[in-house]
Amino acid sequence: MNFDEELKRRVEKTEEVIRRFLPAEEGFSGHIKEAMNYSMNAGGKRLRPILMMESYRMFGGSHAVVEPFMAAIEMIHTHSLVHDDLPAIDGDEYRRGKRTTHAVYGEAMGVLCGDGLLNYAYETALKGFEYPDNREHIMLALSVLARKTGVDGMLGGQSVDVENEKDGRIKIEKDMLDYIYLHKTAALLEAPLMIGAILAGTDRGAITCMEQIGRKMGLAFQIRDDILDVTSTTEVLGKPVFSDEKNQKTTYVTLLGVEGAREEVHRLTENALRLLDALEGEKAFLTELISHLAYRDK
Ligand code: GRG
Repeated sequence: MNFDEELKRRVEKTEEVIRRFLPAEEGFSGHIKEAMNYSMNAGGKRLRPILMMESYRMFGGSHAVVEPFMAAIEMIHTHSLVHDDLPAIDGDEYRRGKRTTHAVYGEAMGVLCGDGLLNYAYETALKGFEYPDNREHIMLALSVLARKTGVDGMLGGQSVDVENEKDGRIKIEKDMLDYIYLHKTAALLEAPLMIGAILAGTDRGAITCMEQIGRKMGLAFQIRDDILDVTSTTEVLGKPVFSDEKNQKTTYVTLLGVEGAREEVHRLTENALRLLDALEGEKAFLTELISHLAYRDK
């Protein structure tokens, strides 16, 4: 398999799917819709919808019912980045080599655009009900999407992370850092792997296994992010480097050093691959993708 070509093909397919679900920039609220589309069209790896599609196909899914969910998870991911970049949180002006949404549209519109994307994600996922044969699967998929995004998922992790700053009220130990990473990052990688499996109608055991794979892969993904923050450049990452140091954040690099953090990424990735190996289905691309992410350079 030529991994780079296969990845490019999937990114193009995902962007075509996403485009079909974006709001038309019309009416008095045309400006916020323009900001939503600006952030959605700013690039990015499209990792979460690709994971969903791979999981769906791996368990034998072949219908368009997965498509509104693919667009929805990318909207939720984009919403989280738009809000993360706001002056009240990280105050970043650049992401993916482009100006952040609040930098272009102003802070108030940045807040509203993030809210708009989060709500539009559910409006979009609900379009799954246009496929009436899948009602039970769609309801379960929606509940996973909501739970993994909310206060016991991504939002919960982010809220503790906000306190993990120079003026933070708490001292971060490893168990709390793991809570942050498993929620703010891994939860949104667990969700697409689980939703793909759910929509394909697979059994509970396989869904739990996909959740575990997402958990290990997600933790490795965030630790790799910590490593890149101190080893990469702004040009390669498309966003500022040394931002954790600037914000005096505890990370895996501050706890274990770069080498220790690398070893942890390797260990978690091997665990994720072992779990995937035990499952049936076409998983060659997913296997390569998990390794690729663990050793990515941006
Ligand atoms: C759910 C209501 C609600 C709020 C969300 C702001 C926020 C709360 C969460 C932010 C969580 C966050 C920024 C996590 C970081 C995860 C991470 C490493 C993101 C980068 O993902 P990539 O590398 O990004 O896939 P691209 O740019 O490729 O899409």
